[in-house]
Amino acid sequence: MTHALKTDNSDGLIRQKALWMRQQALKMVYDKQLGHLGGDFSAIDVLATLYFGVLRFDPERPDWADRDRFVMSKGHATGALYTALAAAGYYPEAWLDTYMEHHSKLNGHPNRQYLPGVETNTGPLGHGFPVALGIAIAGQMAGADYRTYVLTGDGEQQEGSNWEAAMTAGNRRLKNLTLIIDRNRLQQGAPTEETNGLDPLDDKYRAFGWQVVEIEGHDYGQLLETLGAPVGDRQKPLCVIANTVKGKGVSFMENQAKWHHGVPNAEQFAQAMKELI
Ligand SMILES: Cc1ncc(C[n+]2csc(CCOP(=O)(O)OP(=O)(O)O)c2C)c(N)n1
Ligand SMILES: [Mg+2]
Repeated sequence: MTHALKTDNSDGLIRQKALWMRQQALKMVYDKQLGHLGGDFSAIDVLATLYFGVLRFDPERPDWADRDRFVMSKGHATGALYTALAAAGYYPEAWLDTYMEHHSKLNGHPNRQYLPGVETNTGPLGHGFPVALGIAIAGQMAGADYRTYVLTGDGEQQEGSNWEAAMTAGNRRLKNLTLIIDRNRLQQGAPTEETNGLDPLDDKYRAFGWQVVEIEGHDYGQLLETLGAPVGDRQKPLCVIANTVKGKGVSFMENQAKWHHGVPNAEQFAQAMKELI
């Protein structure tokens, strides 16, 4: 089965998948008492939109040469990635129950040797974007029509390797490359702007030769329109600054730095599940 694309009911489908992903990520992290729910929840609407409204892929052929590529550069957000790949049909949903167990294919960070659908191993911040750049350059050189999407955290943007990738993409006019920045304004223990400020992030990317669009990162209409837009006449790589809320969907996790890698107790788990409807 080849998944493609925006249909009339895609908004409803994306919403339904995103809800399921949030519920499953919460269960995984609660069961194993390990994970990064804050960053999972800020990214899940982006991933649900990509896998159920934008990307061209076939879960039965993970190495299909013409597939669009998605690189999860913020590799700590495995609750978002693993649930998206299960929902997309790359492996059985039951695999999610093995998250973080010994010999599981679902490690704390994604490993492409074990898990179909993972384009490259990530976890060390600042690593995925340069790899996505290479994938996009290869596509450009081969004259292939696949598109490459990469999602980084905003704290992750403080890593210098991103800026080397940004400069090269701009110079090469890599119109087949879309960078999405999960702009939740929090990193591990503090706001980004109090740590190593990024603003004005849009001007920085424009100066590096990118087209920049800023959107509401939990609005499926805006996500679909921006990420699904055909490359068309665009002459530059596209940077999408997705304004998000860390912990989105669970009231007591939203915008709280401690929920970067906080894990719920039984009472919090029950409360969070009640809110995810
Ligand atoms: C090179 C590197 N340094 C430190 C870490 C530990 N670490 C994991 S997540 C994180 C914060 C990331 O913040 P951000 O990119 O904003 O992610 P999000 O808010 O989306 O979770 C840190 C410091 C890491 N994975 N890699
Ligand atoms: Mg962040």
